[in-house]
Amino acid sequence: MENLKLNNKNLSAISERVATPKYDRATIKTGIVHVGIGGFHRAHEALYTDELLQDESVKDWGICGVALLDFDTKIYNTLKEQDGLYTLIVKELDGTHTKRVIGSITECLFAPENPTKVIDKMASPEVKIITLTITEGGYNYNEATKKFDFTNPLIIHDLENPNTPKTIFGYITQALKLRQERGLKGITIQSCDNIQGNGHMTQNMLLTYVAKAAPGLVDWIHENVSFPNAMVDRITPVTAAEDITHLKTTSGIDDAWPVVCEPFKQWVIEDNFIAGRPAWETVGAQFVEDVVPYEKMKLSLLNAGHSVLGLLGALMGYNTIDQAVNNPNIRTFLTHYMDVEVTPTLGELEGINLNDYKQSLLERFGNINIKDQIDRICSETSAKFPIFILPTVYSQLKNNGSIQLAAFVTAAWAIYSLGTNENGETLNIKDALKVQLNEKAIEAKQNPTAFLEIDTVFGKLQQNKQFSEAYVNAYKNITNNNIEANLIVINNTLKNTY
Ligand code: CS2
Repeated sequence: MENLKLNNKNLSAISERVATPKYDRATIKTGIVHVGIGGFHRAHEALYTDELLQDESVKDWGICGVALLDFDTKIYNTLKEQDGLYTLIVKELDGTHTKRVIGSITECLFAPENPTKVIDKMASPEVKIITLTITEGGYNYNEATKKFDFTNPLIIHDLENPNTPKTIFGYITQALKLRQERGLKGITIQSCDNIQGNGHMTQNMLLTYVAKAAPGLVDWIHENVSFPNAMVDRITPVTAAEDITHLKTTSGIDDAWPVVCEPFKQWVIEDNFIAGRPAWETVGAQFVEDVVPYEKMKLSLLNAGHSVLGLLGALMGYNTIDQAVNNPNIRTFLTHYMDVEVTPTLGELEGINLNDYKQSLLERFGNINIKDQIDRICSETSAKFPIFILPTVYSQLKNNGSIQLAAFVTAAWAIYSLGTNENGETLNIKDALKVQLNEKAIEAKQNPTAFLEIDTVFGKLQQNKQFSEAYVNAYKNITNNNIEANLIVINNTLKNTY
């Protein structure tokens, strides 16, 4: 089979091999500007939108994908080369692959190359929604101060150079100023990141920035911009070289950056779109009044579960999440964590059976076909921990509930931050705070609480006696023994207690 490069020209030939867009991409208008065209966006919103566009009457919701950072050069160049097309490969539970070419990203822009074009696009009348996947750390929120971080050099740059911004706040502010000047009315800014109240967070951070950068815009934003909260879900590992080769050898498609993901997907969104929205509910999204409980459930069970598996698994020498969760001691520990520490904080969730949800997570984590990388899960833990794990801790402390297991995971993270696993192998740590984490981890060898002094992560928690004692205790136990021996003891103690 001859290999076909993925692009518009070859699309009809490719359609003989895998599913391709049935709609005429050239006739689709751009209604959405999306910032952050990584794997998750392409496995999630872009897929939902592609499914929607299969309905020939839908013409207004093409996506303009924006690569915001220099770091995004590669994905931008790839999508540009491929006319925005890419293959989505769903790794099914039975090991088969369902492949299809996604066409909903109809335009692509590279912000560092041409900031004005991005601002103009966001300010264009046909654009009704700006969606974001800018990662948990991208919201410039400081956990210690609970405020927008004006000391960030990029924010300082944006305040001084409003026409050539570098951060999302600088871009959106300029675009909204233009919309105000042009007399354009509403627009929705929709976060698709894993943050509790992601819409509220976007709104608060943006308004704080705007109050300084363009005070005359604050009232206009209150009247003209909506910020729906949403819960997003689909496990999307980093594409591996084998995925690219496999697609070539099995389907003859030469795609430089396909996306791989699990079969499950979920999107629960607050119906708060000031300028209209795509009918995503026709392709599986759920629109609800209040998404907060769903977000809380997902962040504190799925995402926190990932971090638990990632940190413990990394120390024990595992490379993928399925390896970690398929170790019975880790799996039992995770089950206890979810049952004993998280579940009491969640309350009743209409239409959701929490036991089934937790069971389904164990199955999703255990999917041996998707090989989700522990390196991916542990990357940027300093931004994830305060969102995924600590809210549960605060809630449990308030209600005199158990925090032992979260303290154990925190201690594991402190030891992980030393940079070596229990087999003496070097860990591949990727974190904006890597240097600080490592310094504190080294101090912690003499004085374990030093690690809790990382303000931007632990905020006031470092002063909580109950938590720090449980953490120090766990730290000593792990260093005296090893992770697995401790898991066995903990699991035995908890057996039959609830
Ligand atoms: C993961 C998420 O980044 C992480 O640590 O927990 O990327 C997770 O895979 C997604 O949120 C699943 O929806």
